[in-house]
Amino acid sequence: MSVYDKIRNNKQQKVFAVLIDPDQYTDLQIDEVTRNVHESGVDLILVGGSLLIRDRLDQAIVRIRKASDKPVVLFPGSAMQVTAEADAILLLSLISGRNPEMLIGQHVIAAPYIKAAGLEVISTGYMLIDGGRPTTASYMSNASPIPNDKNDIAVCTAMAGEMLGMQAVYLDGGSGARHPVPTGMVRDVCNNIKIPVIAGGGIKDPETASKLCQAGADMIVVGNAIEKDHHMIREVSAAIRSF
Ligand code: 1GP
Repeated sequence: MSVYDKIRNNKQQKVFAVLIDPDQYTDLQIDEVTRNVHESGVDLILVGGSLLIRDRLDQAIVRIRKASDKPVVLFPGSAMQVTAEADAILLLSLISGRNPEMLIGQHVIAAPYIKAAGLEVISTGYMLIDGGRPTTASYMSNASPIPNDKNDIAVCTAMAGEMLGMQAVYLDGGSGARHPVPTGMVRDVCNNIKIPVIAGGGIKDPETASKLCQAGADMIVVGNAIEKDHHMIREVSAAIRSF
């Protein structure tokens, strides 16, 4: 089954993904975190970040693969984050912003490398939503996030992404967001498009994951919180599994 089929098949089951930012971990921590998330019933492991300052993406994925057989999906902050070690790539176009580099520029640079790597490509409309404070993603993308009470802007943006042929939209408060994406916004977006909706940023507890699933999100992404509390990850996983 392709990674996209897994995400799309949410009628049977929601998808739980964790984000491992290689910059945040030593090699031994990557082994430990991967073992923990694997045992917690995660479906996908995303790897990447808005800014990677250590050149060890390949090495990190090789280590992750030794500790888990879950699919590894690139979550790239730039064209430099492409490697054949992964299974798939969320090809993110920042449709909430108006920065041409993030909409298409980086993609032009990365396209031949993605093709040569033979990665499964999942064209994803990436929408940054104001999470209550500036994040690395909002700063690096040089684009304003959508205000978190402007559901109509989020809905129209997601609809445009779907009409342009994107395979999924990702509503992200940014890593370390103070507030997760509002459930009402996720609900409104889900009611207006048919492609899968991914929600992430600032999710730290099972209740939030549960509410986002209830609102219609097909896939939940947890990053920062995975290293802090392994029990909590199991609880988040169980909450997502209950749908
Ligand atoms: C960031 O959505 C991901 O792009 C994960 O965010 O690190 O806040 O969980 P957190």
